[in-house]
Order: sequence, then C-alpha cells, then structure tokens
Amino acid sequence: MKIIDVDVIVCSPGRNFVTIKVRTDEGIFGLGDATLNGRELAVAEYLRQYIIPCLIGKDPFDTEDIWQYLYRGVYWRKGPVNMTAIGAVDMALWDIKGKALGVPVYNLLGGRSRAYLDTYTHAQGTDLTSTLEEIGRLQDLGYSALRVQCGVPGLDKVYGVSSHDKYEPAREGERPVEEVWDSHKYIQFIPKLFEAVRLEFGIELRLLHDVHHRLTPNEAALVGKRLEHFDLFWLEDTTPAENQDALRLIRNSTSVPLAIGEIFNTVYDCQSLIINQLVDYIRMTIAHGGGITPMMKVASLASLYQIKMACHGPSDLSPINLAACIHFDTTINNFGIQEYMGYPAMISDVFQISHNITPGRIEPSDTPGLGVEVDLDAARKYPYKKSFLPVNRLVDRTLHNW
Ligand code: CS2
Ligand code: MG
Repeated sequence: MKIIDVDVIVCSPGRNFVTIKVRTDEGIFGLGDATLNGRELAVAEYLRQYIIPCLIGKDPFDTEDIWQYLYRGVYWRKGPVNMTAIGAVDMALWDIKGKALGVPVYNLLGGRSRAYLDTYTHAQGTDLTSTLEEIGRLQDLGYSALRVQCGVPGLDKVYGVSSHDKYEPAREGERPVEEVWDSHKYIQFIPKLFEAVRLEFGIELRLLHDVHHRLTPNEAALVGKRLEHFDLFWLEDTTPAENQDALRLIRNSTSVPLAIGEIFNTVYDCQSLIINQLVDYIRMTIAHGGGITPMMKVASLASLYQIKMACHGPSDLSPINLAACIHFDTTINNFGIQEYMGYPAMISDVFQISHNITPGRIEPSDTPGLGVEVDLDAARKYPYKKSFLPVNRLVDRTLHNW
C-alpha cells in the first residue's frame, strides 16, 4: 500500500479544527487531528509545505519508520507546531492500518486492558453558589469525577470559568484578549472552595483541579498542603511546565497527587519527572506529543514507576484526537482517567464518533481503525475563524502565565 495524497481541512464547527485525510492507492484513507488551539494555520501550512511531500509513496504500515523520519529526519526537533503535524500523520496511519486489517486500533497496540474508560468532565461557576449547583447537576447526570474551577472573589475572570459557554476560551479576533491575575487572592480562596464542595457532596466524588501553570513552586506546595485533607484526585499544572525540577519541591512538601504534561511535546519533557517519581499522572496530548507511536513509549516508561497516563482531552482538539485517546487508554495497563469535556452541538455535522460516550464513562467500539468519520462537505460550511487564547497579566500589568 502507498500514500498517494493528503488533504488538510481547516474548519470551525463551533471552534477551529485542523484535520488531515491521508489517502492510499488502495482507496483506504486515515484521519488525523492537527489542531493547535490559536495557532491552527501554522500547523496546516507546515503540513502542506514540508510534511506531506515527504509522505507520498511511503507505505502507511511503516508507522515507526515514518515517525522516526519525521522526528529525527528534520534536525530541528520538538516544538508544538512540528509535533502536532507529526501527531496527526501518526494517528492517520494507525487509522489506515486498522481499516486495512479490519480491526480497531487498540487491537494493534495490545488489545483491551479494560472494559470501559473512566472519564472526568469540567464543573465550573462564576461563584461558589453556581459552582456547587453545577457539581450537583453533573453528579445527577452520572459523573463521579469532576474538575472543579470557580471564579475567585476580587478577580474579574479566571482560567476554567468561561463567560459564554463551557468550552475553552479561544476568542475570535485579530489579537488575544487580556485577563488579570492575582495569586494571593487565588491561594486564599481555593481551600474554601474545596471545603464547601466536600461539605455539600461528601467524600465519594473524585475531585480534580487545574492551577494552569500560575504558581511558584513554594506557592504550589502551600496550596497542596492546604488541600490535602480534601482528598483530591489530582492537582494539575501547578507551576510552569518547563521546569521539571520545580515539582521536586512541591512533591517533598505535600502528598496531594500531581498531574502535569498537557503542553509537553516529547518524552524528554517528562523524562526526569518520571524517573524521579515527581508526579502521579502524565497528561500529554496525543495530537501535540507526536501521536500514538511515541505515547506508547511514554506510557511504558511511566509504568515502570507506577505513574499513570491521563491524556489531555479538551474540546479544543477534535473527536479524532479523542478517538486516539480512547484506543490508547483501552490498551495501556497504566491508564488513569480520560478528560472529556463534550463538544458544541454543531460538531456532529462534521465529525461522527463510533464510541459510546455516557456521563463519566466511554466504551470503545470495535469499528476498524480509529472509529471516526469526517464529512468534508459539511466541514466546508464552517470556515476558519481567527482566534487566540487569552494573555494573562498581574494587576500592575506584568505579564504572567495564562
Ligand atoms: C486545560 C486545557 O483541559 C485542560 O486541562 O488546561 O483545556 C487548555 O487550557 C487548553 O487545551 C488550551 O487550548
Ligand atoms: Mg489543564
């Protein structure tokens, strides 16, 4: 079998997605998600100019060699644009292999390690009362694991609490909006939030929280200690992800479970975190981390240290990335939990997923390949809309991490 052509489709059914369709001389095609929120066209053009010409004529079954060719053969390794492009190609090739052999991708990776996947979704509110209401609503729907984010008194807008809907805040426009942040106000408020949640809902609910890279190591250690007796499932991205050593200080100060990794692109970004056992969950994104091929290797390394994989699965990645997560999660032994936020309703005009998704749980289907369909005619009805993630500043306008 040979690759003969690759389409790059940029569409915006509720938000921007970049999709690739790898075509073969046998008529079988594979789908990959090349979405990088707020930088979509960079990946699309990188694929068109530099990656696709190198794929023509290659055998799509050679996933390992093609991955090495695209990663090591480039010399300028790593980087989110590059790794997202490689990730999309890798997903699409596994999709082709599965379809050609008539098996779901998880059967090519190691088969089923579990009957279903546990998921968590996002609970958010602008204040304590509305956050508690939202948790109650989601619990009634059947969710037993929730990421809880709440507006902080004195701050106009915080990460994870969307003003318009539940989806990630990439906003249309020619430049990013700016938000204002104050770590002190946040640190004072967050223990009160989890105290109220435990008082209202008891200890059964699995609770997660995302700090979104905003604290210093010492501030993160303090928050971790103050949250310890609320028994969190994890505390995510406490400090900027570039400094792996920061996790050592946090780890030595608190037993709160730590999760990190959504902006990592390669195993080298978490190598020292894993071998020094500084975290409990690796949250790499399959699309941004170079695809299924390298993620299997990350999972193997993490498994040596009882560290679990909990892939990033926000709504700013398409259902193709979600499907890649589902196959990966189904097969690895060290699966933690899968993030699932849901999608804007109109997404189903373009993407149809075969897996059975219910509140708190995903059952993988045995459809050959990844189990996702894309309607290209429908995609054309939703043209790309330039959008950016916000930029964050302190009250005195010093730039801070968003
Ligand atoms: C978030 C992400 O899902 C998460 O845990 O941290 O949604 C992140 O903000 C977005 O993917 C950014 O595009
Ligand atoms: Mg996160």
